[in-house]
Amino acid sequence: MPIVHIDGVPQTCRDGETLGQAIERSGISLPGTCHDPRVESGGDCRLCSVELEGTLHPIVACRSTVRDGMRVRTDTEALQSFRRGTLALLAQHVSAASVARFPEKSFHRQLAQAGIAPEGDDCPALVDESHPLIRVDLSQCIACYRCVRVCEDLQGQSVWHILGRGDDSHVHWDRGERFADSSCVGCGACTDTCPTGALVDRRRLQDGPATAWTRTTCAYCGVGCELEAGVRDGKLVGTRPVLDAPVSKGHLCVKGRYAWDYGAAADRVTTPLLRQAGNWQAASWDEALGAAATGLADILRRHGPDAVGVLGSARATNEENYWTQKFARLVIGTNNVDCCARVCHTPTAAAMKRMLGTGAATNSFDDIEQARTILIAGANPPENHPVVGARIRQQVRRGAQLVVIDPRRTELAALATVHLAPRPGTDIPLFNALAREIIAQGWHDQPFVAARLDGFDAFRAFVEPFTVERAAATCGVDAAAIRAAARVYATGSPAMSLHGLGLTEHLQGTETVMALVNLALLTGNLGKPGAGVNPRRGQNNVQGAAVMGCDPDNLTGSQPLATARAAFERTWGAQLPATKGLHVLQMMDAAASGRLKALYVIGYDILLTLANTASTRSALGQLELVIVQDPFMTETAREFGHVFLPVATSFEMDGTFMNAERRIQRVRRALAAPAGVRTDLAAISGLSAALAAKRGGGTALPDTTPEAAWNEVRQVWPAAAGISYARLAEGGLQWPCPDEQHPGTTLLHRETFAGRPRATLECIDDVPTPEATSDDYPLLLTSGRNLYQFNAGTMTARTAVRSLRPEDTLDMSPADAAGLGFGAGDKVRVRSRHGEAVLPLRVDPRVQPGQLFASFHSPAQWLNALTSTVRDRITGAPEYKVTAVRVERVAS
Ligand SMILES: Nc1nc2c(c(=O)[nH]1)N[C@H]1C(S)=C(S)[C@@H](COP(=O)(O)OP(=O)(O)OC[C@H]3O[C@@H](n4cnc5c(=O)[nH]c(N)nc54)[C@H](O)[C@@H]3O)O[C@H]1N2
Ligand SMILES: Nc1nc2c(c(=O)[nH]1)N[C@H]1C(S)=C(S)[C@@H](COP(=O)(O)OP(=O)(O)OC[C@H]3O[C@@H](n4cnc5c(=O)[nH]c(N)nc54)[C@H](O)[C@@H]3O)O[C@H]1N2
Ligand SMILES: [Mo]
Repeated sequence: MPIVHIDGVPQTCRDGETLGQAIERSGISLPGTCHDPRVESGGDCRLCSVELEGTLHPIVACRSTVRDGMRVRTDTEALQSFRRGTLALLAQHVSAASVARFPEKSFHRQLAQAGIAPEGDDCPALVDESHPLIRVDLSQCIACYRCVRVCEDLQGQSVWHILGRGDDSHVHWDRGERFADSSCVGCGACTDTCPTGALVDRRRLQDGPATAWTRTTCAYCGVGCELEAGVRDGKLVGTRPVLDAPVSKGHLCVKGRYAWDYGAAADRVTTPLLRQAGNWQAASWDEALGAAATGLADILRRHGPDAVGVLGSARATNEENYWTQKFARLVIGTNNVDCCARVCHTPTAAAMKRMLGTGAATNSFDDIEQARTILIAGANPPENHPVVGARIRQQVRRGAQLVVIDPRRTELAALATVHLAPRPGTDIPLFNALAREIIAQGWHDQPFVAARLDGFDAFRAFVEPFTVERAAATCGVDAAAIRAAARVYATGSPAMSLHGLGLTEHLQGTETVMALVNLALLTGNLGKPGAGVNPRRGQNNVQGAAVMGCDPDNLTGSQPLATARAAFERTWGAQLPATKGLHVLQMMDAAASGRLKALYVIGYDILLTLANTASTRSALGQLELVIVQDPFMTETAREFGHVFLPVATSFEMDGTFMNAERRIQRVRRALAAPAGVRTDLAAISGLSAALAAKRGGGTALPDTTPEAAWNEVRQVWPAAAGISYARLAEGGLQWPCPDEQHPGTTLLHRETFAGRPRATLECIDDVPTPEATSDDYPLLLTSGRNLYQFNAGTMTARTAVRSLRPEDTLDMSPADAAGLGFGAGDKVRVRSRHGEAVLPLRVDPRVQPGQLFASFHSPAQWLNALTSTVRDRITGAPEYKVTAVRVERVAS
C-alpha cells in the first residue's frame, strides 16, 4: 500500500484513492467547493491544491491519485494566500443575506472560517419558487457544478446542465420556464450537495437548520436506505443521506428526503379511541386496553382462540413483529397471524424456498455493479425502489445489458436492450418459451446443470411445446424480441434477475416466480456474484415482518411450524397452538362465514388495500371486535374499528428493519413520540397484560426493550445469532450470520442450495385467469404504484410530496384515449365485474392499447373497488395485476 507523507507525517493509503481522500483521512480538512465524495471530482475550484515536493506548481488533491513516496504540504503560506484569493473571488457570487440565512452551507462555512465577507448581490428575478420541495436561487450559484454531477452520476436524471462558457457559464434545469416543469424527480441530491444558497430545501427556509442528527433507516421501501434525521427544538426538520451507507451510498429518493413530516400531521392520532354509539371517543390507555381485553376475553371464552386473528405490520420493526406473533401464538393461542407480505412477496418466498431452500434474495444490491446483464421482470425500480433504480441505471450506462419484462414501457424498459411487453398475466408461457429457446440454442450452462440440477431431461421435454411463436401469440410479444431476450440473458453472464409484483400478484404468482427461477438455474446464474434471483421487497420491513413469524405456517426465522415446534416450545417454555393458522385472506373468509370474531390489526390498512373491497367490507362487517394499532386513522379503523391504539412512528423508536437483501439495520429514535402515544412493543405487552388481568391468568408478555426482544430473536433463530445490537452499531449485517465472528452472508447458494446439493427444474404449466376481457369488459387494468405516493398513502399524503402526485390516475394509451374521445384530466368511471371507481384520466404512452394502469394509493379513488377475488393458487395472494374493465365518461 502506498505511503504518502502529509506535512511530514507518513500516512498509509489505499490503492487508487485520491490524495484528497488520504489527506481527509489523516484528519486535515482542506477547503474546496467542487468536491463531493459520492461522485468523481470536478477539480474546478482548485481550493484543495497542495504542494508536492519536486514539482513547481501545486496539484489539485481531489483529482490526484496517491503514489508511494509522495511528500505533500497542505498549509504553506503560498497555499494560504492562493486559497484566500480564490475564496475572495468566489465570495463575489454569494450575498451577505444568503450567507447569513444558510450558515450551515459548506461554502458559507469556509468563508466564515477564512474571515472573508460575501460581496455578491441578491437577484430576486433569479429565484424560482415553483417547486414544492426545492428552492432555486441562481444568483447564488458559484458554478461548482456539483449539482450537475450528482444529478448525472448519482441519480442519473440529468436535470442540471451547464449553460454558457468560461466565466459566463452557469447551471440551469433541463426544460420549462419554471423549475417545477423540469424533469426533476425530487431526490434532493442537488440541494444536499450545493455548497451555497443556490439550491435549498424549502422546508429549511421554514424551520431553520437541524441542531442534532440521528442515523436511522428509511421508513418507506425495502431497499433500506440510511438517512440522518435532523431535529430542532424537539421537532423533525429534515433528513439527509448517510454517505457511507452500504445500500444507499449517500443517496435517497424523494420520499426518504422529503416525505418525513407525517408524524407532525394535525390529524395524527395521539390518544387511544373507543367507538361509542357509532363514534370515536378519546379514552385513556387503561380504558382502551381494558375494553380491548374485555372484548377479546369474551370472544375467547365463547369461541376459543381460533376465532381471533392478528395482523403484524410491515412498517413496524423486527422486534415488534416478533412480539406480535408471540402475542398471537402464546397470549391468544392461535396461529392465525399474518402480515401484508402475503399480498406481495409470499409467492416469491414460497417459490424460492421450494426450489432453492431459502425464500429470500440470493444476492446483494452490491451485485448490481458486478452484473453484465440485468433482467427486470414485473418491477419498476426507478419509482418503487428509486435508489436501486438509480444504481441499475448507472450500471446500464456503464455498458450492462438490460432486459425488461413489463406490459408498460417503464423508464427502464425505454433504456433496455430488449423490452418484452407481455399481456398482463402471461409470464409463464413467456418464461417457458425463453427456457425452450435457451436449451434449443445450447445456451444453458451445461456444467452447472450437470453438477447442481435435477430434472433437466423432463424439463426439456416439458418446455418443447412452448415455442417462441406460441408465446408470441399468447403474450402479444414479437417472436424476434423473445429470441433476443433469451440470448442476452443466457449469454451475458453474470446475469442478475430482479423481480416484483408484476410476477407475484396473479392466479399463478408462486408458479410464475418458479418459472423465473428455472431460467436462473438453467443458465447457471445462481451462487455467483452479479447474478441470482432477487425479489424487490415492499415496505421497510415486510421482509422482517414475515421472517419474524407473522406467518401462519412459519415461526421466527421462517422456520416451519411443522418442524421447529419443539425447539420453540422449549425456548419459550410454553405450548404452541396445534390448529393450522389462517392467512389474511382466509381470515377474511372466516370472518365472512362467522368463524372469526375478532381481529387485531397492527399497521396494515386492509380495507383499502386488499383486493375486492366489497368482499373485505362484508367480512369486516361481521366481526365483533376490531382493534387497530396505527399512528393514523386508517380506512379499516374509520369504518370498522372498535378500539384504536395510537403508536409511535419509526423516527420515534428504536429497533431494527430487515431489507430486501436480508440486511438487518438499526432504527434509532430521533425524537420523542407525542404524549399519549406508545410504541407497538409497549402496546402489545400492555394488551397482553390487560387480557391476563381480565382472564385472571394466562400468558402476558413482559414489558421489554427492543434490544432484549432482539436478543430473544437471536436465541430462537440460529441464522441471526451473530447479529447483536453492538455489532449493528457499526452497520447492518446480512443473515445468515450464525455467530458474532461471522461477517454475514452477501451471497447464497455458492455450493449447495441451503444445504441441499441439487435443485430441481420445475415444469410449470399455465392456467389462464378467469379475469378475461369480453365485449362488456374489453380492457385489461393492471395496478401498481407511483414514485410520489406510498401504498395506503397514510404517510406520503400527509407531506408536501403529495402535491407532486395528489391523486391516483387511470393511465391510458394515447391510441385508446383518442379512440374513446378522452382527454387528459377527464373524469372516467371504470367498471369491472366487481365494482366501480372514478379516476382522472392520464394519457400515458407507456401503456399499451387495450390495457390500463392505475395506482391504488388514495381512498378518494379507491381502486380496489375494482379488483377481483382471484388468488394465487399456492399462497392466496390476490390477483391485483389483472382486472377486465370498461371505461365510461362521467357526466359532468
Ligand atoms: N413509490 C412507491 N414505492 C413503493 C411502494 C409504493 O407504494 N410507492 N410500495 C412498496 C411495496 S409494498 C412493494 S410490494 C413494492 C412493489 O414494487 P414493484 O413490484 O416494482 O411494484 P408495482 O408497481 O406494483 O408493479 C411493478 C410492475 O409490474 C408491472 N406488471 C403489471 N402486470 C404485470 C404482468 O402481468 N407481468 C409483468 N411482467 N409485469 C407486470 C407493472 O406495469 C409495474 O411496472 O414497492 C414498494 N415501493
Ligand atoms: N390494487 C392494488 N392494491 C394493492 C397492491 C397493488 O399493487 N394493487 N399492492 C398490495 C401490496 S404489495 C401491499 S404491501 C399492500 C400495502 O398495504 P398496507 O400495508 O395497508 O399499506 P402501508 O401504507 O404500507 O401501511 C400500512 C399502515 O402502517 C401504518 N404504519 C406506519 N408505521 C407504523 C408503525 O411503526 N407502527 C404501526 N403500528 N403502524 C405503522 C401506516 O400508517 C399504514 O396505516 O397494498 C396492496 N394493495
Ligand atoms: Mo407490498
